Amino acid sequence: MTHPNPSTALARVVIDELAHGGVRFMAIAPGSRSGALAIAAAANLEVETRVFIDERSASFWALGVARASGRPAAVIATSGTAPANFFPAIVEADMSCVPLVVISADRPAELRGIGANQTIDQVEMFGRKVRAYQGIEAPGAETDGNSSWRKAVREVLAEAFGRPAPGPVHLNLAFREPTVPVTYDGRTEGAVYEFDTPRLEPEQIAASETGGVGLEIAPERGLVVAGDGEYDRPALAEEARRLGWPVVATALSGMRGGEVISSYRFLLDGGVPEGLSPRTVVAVGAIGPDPRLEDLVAAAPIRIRVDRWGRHIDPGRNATSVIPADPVDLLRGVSGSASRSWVGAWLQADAEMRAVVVATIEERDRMTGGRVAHSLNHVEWGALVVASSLPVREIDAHLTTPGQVFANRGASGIDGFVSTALGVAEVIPGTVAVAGDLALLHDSNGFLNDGETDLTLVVVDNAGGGLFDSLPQAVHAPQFERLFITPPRRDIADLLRFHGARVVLANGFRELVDMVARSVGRKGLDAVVVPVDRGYDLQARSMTYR
Ligand SMILES: Cc1ncc(C[n+]2csc(CCOP(=O)(O)OP(=O)(O)O)c2C)c(N)n1
Repeated sequence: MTHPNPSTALARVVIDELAHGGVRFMAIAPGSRSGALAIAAAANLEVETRVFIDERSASFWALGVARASGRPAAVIATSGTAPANFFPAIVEADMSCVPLVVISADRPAELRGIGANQTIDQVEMFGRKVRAYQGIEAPGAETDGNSSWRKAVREVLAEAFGRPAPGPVHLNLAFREPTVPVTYDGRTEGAVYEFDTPRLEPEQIAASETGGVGLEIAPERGLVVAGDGEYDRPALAEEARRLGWPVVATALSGMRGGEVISSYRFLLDGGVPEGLSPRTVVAVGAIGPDPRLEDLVAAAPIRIRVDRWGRHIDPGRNATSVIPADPVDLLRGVSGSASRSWVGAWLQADAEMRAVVVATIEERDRMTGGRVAHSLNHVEWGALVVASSLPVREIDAHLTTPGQVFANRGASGIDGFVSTALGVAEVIPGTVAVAGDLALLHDSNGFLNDGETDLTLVVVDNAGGGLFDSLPQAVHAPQFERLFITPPRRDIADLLRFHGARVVLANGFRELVDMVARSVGRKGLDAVVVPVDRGYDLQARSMTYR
């Protein structure tokens, strides 16, 4: 099949090769230079597209899709400042190892560096934050580019899927006009691209396996802290059970609801309780956001950090070993088991503490962020997406039921939240997102897209950044409210209605549970706004967040 012009050929080949390599979802932001890519993506039957006004939102949506599906997702934008808006999502994808393919359209070489409109230097513009970069020059009609274009796409995709860690990759593609599928666009006369553009023979991307771990670990008083990362959750739980080791599970591990320890924020507040001091801690992946878990690691004489993606995670700089390996393999290498009373003591302490925490929460007569988090134990949901700041901490403190939990905690930004949640909801039915009012406002542009959205959004509206109430600025900063809390003074419900949400206000716990239960899995965008008094909420967080 020939193509009406070279730009259309390049765009079709790139989109086809991405689809061939497993990319199913593409976010598109409008632009002329990227027009051929948008048209090719929308026409490709293997690809689902969603169009966003704002490139930052588009890239966070693709990030959410990729995070929830474990497969690369792509985002496409025109030249100039447009792709610069990808940068926050790239930073997050880099740090949390999400396979994100960012695609920028560029001007051809002859238009660069001479002051041509909307032209910036896009070559390797994301520097070392992407795993791989490939630039493709604007093709002419006379040379067959098919195999070199397909190889370039394959190379970046291999790095997006890459071992040891997936991550973001950048394709910068230059196009000459016409960028619509005609030979003459009314402005520029092109030439028909006469070459066929078949797929090449498939090549396997070899996944290198992690080798043996080779560390001697004694089973007595061992403990696993399960964090965010790549590992087989049931297999890890099984190995811990065999060893008689407690599993301290962060909400982001997705292991809540099993026989795990979850009340550490309260249990460890005054240090590690008598009788619960571990000898060996194996910390799996990223174990935030609660720094008390770092204190738990620090309390053990043997401190092992393990991450399948090979991330060097050791914020306390106290690890006795940092191992790039499969955590399950590491545990399999430990023989024997701890005495049964060891895990029993941890489970009992956790159960007692949890009972106290739940009773305290349920006795309150006003809403708090903690009660919002606790309400999600009373509702069935498909996935939770939680915003940085207090929501991720409250969910970590109060979630006790099973399910996948997502958060952009690689770089802990409050940006891109709405779009990330929409991306997760694209992949997982019954997604519930929990945000503070500022995180919502930061990315309300994410609602400006052309897709159907089935999402329940819970907004903890405490009129600004409540986290700062727990930080030293609250005591020491002049103009604290203005400079740190940044009260938005906007009606959140109005904003959400403007974006087509069905909005309800929840002032009580039962009301909130009922409203969320009613909206989960329902078509469309449902929003439950929970007004929370900052002062009361701060008091309720009787142990401060660090
Ligand atoms: C992109 C970005 N900008 C600024 C910050 C710093 N920051 C951390 S928490 C926070 C306040 C968030 O407020 P809100 O979303 O309402 O949540 P709350 O603190 O009330 O839970 C800010 C501005 C950040 N993490 N990311």
